[in-house]
Amino acid sequence: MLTFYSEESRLRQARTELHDGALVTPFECPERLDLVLKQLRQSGLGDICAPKAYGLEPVMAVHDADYVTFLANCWKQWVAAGHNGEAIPNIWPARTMRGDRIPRSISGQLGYYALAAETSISEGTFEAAMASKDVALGALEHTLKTGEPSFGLCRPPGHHAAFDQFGGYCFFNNAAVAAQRALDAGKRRVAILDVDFHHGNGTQQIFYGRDDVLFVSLHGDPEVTFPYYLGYADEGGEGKGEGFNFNYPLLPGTSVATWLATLDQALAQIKAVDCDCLIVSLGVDIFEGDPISAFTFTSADFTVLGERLAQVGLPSVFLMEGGYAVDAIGVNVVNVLQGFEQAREKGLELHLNKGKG
Ligand code: OKP
Ligand code: ZN
Repeated sequence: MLTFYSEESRLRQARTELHDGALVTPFECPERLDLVLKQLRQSGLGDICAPKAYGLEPVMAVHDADYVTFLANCWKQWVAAGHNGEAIPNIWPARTMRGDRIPRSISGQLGYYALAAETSISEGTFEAAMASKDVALGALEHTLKTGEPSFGLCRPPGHHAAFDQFGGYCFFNNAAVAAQRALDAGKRRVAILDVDFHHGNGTQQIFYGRDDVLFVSLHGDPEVTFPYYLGYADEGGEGKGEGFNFNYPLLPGTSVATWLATLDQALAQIKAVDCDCLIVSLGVDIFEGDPISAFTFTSADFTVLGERLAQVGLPSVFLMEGGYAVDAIGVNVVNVLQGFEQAREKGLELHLNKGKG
């Protein structure tokens, strides 16, 4: 399986995350890339290549143009305004205020375009976000061309980024950018399966009114887990999109057996809808040792996850979402991809033998 990866993903080197009431070194850090790359190289899974630059057009196909302009200019404007630290919002158009004004001040704009406060904007953040969506698009292009699966080692992640909002470590929604690209290349419907511990609120929001992207997510129950305000089981899509959104919230501490049984339901939903390809928002923060999450996967369980995903039988693109700096994230990612490859090869073999017999 080919991996796509960009050195430019390292350009985001934020120093501050608002966590538990303190500014800490961000959990979403460049070292995550090293941990995954090291295991990928040792695994012999396949080559690692750099994507080409796809520019802004595929981003604009799912994000607001003014939001993209804001991200492109934010750091410069923040510095020009004389601020010392990194750009962090501290006020929003909350429910009791006006939501229809985009203030001129960069501080006002930050709150308008943010959905959470943990994620700072720093020098190089926009450039890294550009690289990350290029990684997703490179992986998608390879899979569309060959039918072979691919892995996009995206960083920063994307699934919390909405049409015109950043947050939860995400700026551009890599999975949404890739899904839209697949449609624009002639695919009729794309399935996005999000297995990250956190609900992919951004992906859901972008496609909520549409029937050409099926969004299915297993995640920590938003009653008690970030992002709190989206990801409930009764969110089924709206208008044309009704029946094309499925949320499976699970309580913190949920056993792997329950998680996998829920996955089987999710996969049945995907198989019940006619889709041309599968994009997996691959967060490995469902690992028992993840520092900010609360599911209970062991490294071996990730192999099982990969095997089950192969049963869907669609051309598949894996895109990195969460999974934080513990050594095991490399092994966990590789286990999913190898489990997928092995099950897929076995499936192909069976298929061939059936043809012969
Ligand atoms: C990004 B991705 C934990 C609070 C959660 C933000 C989490 C962003 C997760 N104390 N803060 O989905 O892995
Ligand atoms: Zn996550």
